Amino acid sequence: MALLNILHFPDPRLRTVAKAVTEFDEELRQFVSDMFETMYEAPGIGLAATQVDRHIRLLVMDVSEARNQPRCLINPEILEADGEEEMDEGCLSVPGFYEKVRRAEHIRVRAHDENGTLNEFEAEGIEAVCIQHEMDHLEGKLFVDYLSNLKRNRIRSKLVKTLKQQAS
Ligand code: K1U
Ligand code: ZN
Repeated sequence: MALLNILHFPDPRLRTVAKAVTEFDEELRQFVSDMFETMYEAPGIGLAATQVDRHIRLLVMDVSEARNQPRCLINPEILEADGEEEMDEGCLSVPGFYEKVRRAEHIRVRAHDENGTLNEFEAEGIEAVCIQHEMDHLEGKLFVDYLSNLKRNRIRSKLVKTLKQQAS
């Protein structure tokens, strides 16, 4: 088990578009285990491989209060989306900032798990929001991209300043 380093906005590596997973082997399952460890330790309700500088279409999540419902989605696809809802979102790659983002309310998702099994399921509420947020990461997109240029630039400046302070 290993804790992975989470990239922070505005790191350009967060803009990489991830490639499909083709091999469901032991190395992949070890990486999934490290992703869960990193997400729980952060703590977060989701984590995309992009955030730890692995550019494959894989995300982990657990939106349960008891933190006992881990779910791994590999090569996820949104088959159907309907309704709209606005929710406060945070991001482990944008630490300390929470902003409202509008997303689809209900989604139907198809994804493989870490063993290669293909599953289809429906999600709503925070689960649907989290899946959409994490799938955006796999496209190199961040929740700050939904904000005004002014808000996004303010967040960027504050995070760059914090990074410089930590480095000095
Ligand atoms: O960085 C990430 O992608 C994880 C992010 C996921 C997310 C949060 C809120 C809305 C949509 C997606 C987080 O987990 S930020 C931390 C957070 O929200 C949280 C952490 C612990 C307990 C409860 C929430
Ligand atoms: Zn995020």
